[in-house]
Amino acid sequence: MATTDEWAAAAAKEVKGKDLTWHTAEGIDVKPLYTADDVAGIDPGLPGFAPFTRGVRASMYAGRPWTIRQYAGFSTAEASNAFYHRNLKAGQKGLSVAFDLATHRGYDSDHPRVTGDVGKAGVAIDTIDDMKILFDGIPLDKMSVSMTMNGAVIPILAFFIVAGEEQGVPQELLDGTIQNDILKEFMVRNTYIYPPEPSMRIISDIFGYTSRHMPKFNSISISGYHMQEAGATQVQELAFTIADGAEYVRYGVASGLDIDKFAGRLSFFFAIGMNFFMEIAKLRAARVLWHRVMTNMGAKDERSKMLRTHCQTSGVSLTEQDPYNNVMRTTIEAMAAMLGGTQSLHTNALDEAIALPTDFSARIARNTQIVIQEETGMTKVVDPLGGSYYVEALTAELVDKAWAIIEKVEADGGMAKAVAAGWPKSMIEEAAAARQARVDRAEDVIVGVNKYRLETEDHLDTLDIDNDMVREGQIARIKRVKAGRDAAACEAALTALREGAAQPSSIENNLLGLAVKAARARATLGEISAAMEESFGRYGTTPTPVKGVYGAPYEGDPRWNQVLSGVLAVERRMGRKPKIMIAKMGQDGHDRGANIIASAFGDMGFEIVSGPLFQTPEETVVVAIENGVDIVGASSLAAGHKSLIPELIRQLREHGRNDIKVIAGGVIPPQDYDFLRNAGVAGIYGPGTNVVEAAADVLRLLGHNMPPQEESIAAE
Ligand code: MLC
Ligand code: 5AD
Repeated sequence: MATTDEWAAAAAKEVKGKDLTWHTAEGIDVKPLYTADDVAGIDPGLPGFAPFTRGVRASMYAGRPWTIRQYAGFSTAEASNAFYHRNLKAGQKGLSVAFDLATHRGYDSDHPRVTGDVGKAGVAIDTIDDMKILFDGIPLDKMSVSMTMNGAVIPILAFFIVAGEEQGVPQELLDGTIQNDILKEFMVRNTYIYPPEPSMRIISDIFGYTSRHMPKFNSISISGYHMQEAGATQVQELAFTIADGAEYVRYGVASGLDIDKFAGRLSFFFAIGMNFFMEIAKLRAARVLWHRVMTNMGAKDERSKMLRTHCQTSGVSLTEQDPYNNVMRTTIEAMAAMLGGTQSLHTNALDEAIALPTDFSARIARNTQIVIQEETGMTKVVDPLGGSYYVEALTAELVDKAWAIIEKVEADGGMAKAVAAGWPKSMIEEAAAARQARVDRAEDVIVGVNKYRLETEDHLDTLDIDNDMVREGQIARIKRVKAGRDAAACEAALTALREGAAQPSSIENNLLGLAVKAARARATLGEISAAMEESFGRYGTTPTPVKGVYGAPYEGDPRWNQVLSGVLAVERRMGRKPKIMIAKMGQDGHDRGANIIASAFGDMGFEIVSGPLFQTPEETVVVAIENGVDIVGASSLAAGHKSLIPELIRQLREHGRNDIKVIAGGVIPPQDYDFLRNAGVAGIYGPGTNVVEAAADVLRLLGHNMPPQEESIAAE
């Protein structure tokens, strides 16, 4: 038998001494070979037993496969309901509702701030009537329903409970999950409504209510998904998610709940990206970490310590270019999720990078899971990678690396304080900027984007939603509901909620309990949200871009230097740095792209004005003019671009400021490019844009004679 030393010598000879260690973004040095030496002292135990490294169930998928749960929602409750019925008939097993951004942020569809958002990124829900239509013909005692809601979580859960009630299903029988994870909203997802403290009260009120009345319902889905989407490394995602979980448990206990009465219904949610073995190890490590944290926090019941999770394949790993490659990417990610032992899974559609799924793309996404479950035999053996030297060693390393961050969070007083201090967010944004630089420099390969790019892309039909029609329909229904209700009873229920929010939490003042009464009385989502807002206020933030991370690896790069000189030339001509405002309009809080552009352009010498989130076009114009910017870059990822950006241009013209150029970036389907150009947009930068080249383009817009990339570098 050969020794590992002999192997090392043989390998070194083959590659002529080249170092084969892979230094990952997590700071893990992955070796080219793992052996029994790497797992000495590691015992992953057995599935169904603590610490659940190998899975939470003894029989795992051999007994019951994971739930095929596709996240979906768009347009009206009727349209989404019909889509759910079609999907369930075709093999989907559980529901997962995507709400539009107006709903997320607690606004009824008739609110002036949300004209561009109604029905766009999810389904519009204003009243209990909408919720009943959404689940029409879907028995809520049999079908488990997940709802991704964090900001307007009180009215949405109240509507769900009352929809069940009016369907004849008592709340005790309701099966499902509410996302209800506000800490990551403040960190990365941005669909909060209230400031952190009252938001945390809402969560413990929901824990209290569901632990008393809804024993089958998962009261939270503690989410790392959005952290990875925002750029977090797997270690960061793991650590901050587990630390968030610990914080929620602490708040629940502080509100007077017995830990074992509610902890068994906490659930988790992770992203599964393209680093295949890292993702498998991450899910295994997550279970080990949660078991450790909950043991330390005094949980006794094994179910309290058992991490059950949903997973979604990574949206950000998918590309607009050559989109059929996304089918392969999603398949690989789905396999990592199942080999990691997920309980439930969403597989993304191939058109993810530019639009919501069509029936066609949704079918392929769903069938990806069905094929794995029903054709491959992969479900027949529990944790088939258990005992793999690499996977076990990587699992242990992820546990240690994440634990170090968790200890830092705990030393800072827990995740709520860390989030308020802002360092987890900055850490994630630095990782995002570093990743973008690696992609732009083609060090991290993305097939069809920075390597093997097609000369011409085929047209792909995508879903388009007639937002005005949805909005008009919603407004009509709100009017009908308001006209048909007992106004005095509704007002009394809202007053009770208003007063409950002003008092400290108690069983009588439980916000969900009070909102259920308001929902029965036909109060709208906006009214229920506003009743709490009176005491809690509304929270807002302005991004602060990180510095130096994007630019660092470009030091000495000829094209980079050319862009820096371009910026300096413009600066000399104007007598000041060129100024660009990065604007986020509407209720779209996806700020990864905006933050990366702000950081990278800042590193290239532009002066950056970061607009606050959730602005109207009017507000954006005021900020742009007051700050004397040359360019407004509107970042749009939630399909509001066709209404918000033309409105922005119209208002700039009205102020006589046609000189301020408007560019657009984000999730914009190519078929909308002409529309935007005709509206006056000077440049459009979709997914897969190289940021340095985008800056070169902006310099051209500012009148600088910037040579194209290849030509200029060749001439060096
Ligand atoms: C499971 N069961 C078994 C078994 N496996 N019983 C016997 N033998 C086995 N092998 C039992 C379970 O104990 C449970 O019963 C029941 O079967 C269902 O299984 P589950 O494992 O609990 O699955 P599920 O019901 O699907 O729940 C999964 C979950 C849940 C716990 C992770 O929280 C969930 O569905 N989450 C989905 C979250 C989601 O869709 N999020 C979308 C986010 S999109 P019992 O009685 O024990 O309950 C997003 C994007 C964005 O956020 O930003 O907008
Ligand atoms: N329908 C389907 N998928 C959606 N996503 C977001 N909104 C919807 C929707 N309405 C998916 C995308 C995104 C992730 C957050 O969820 O994949 O990456």
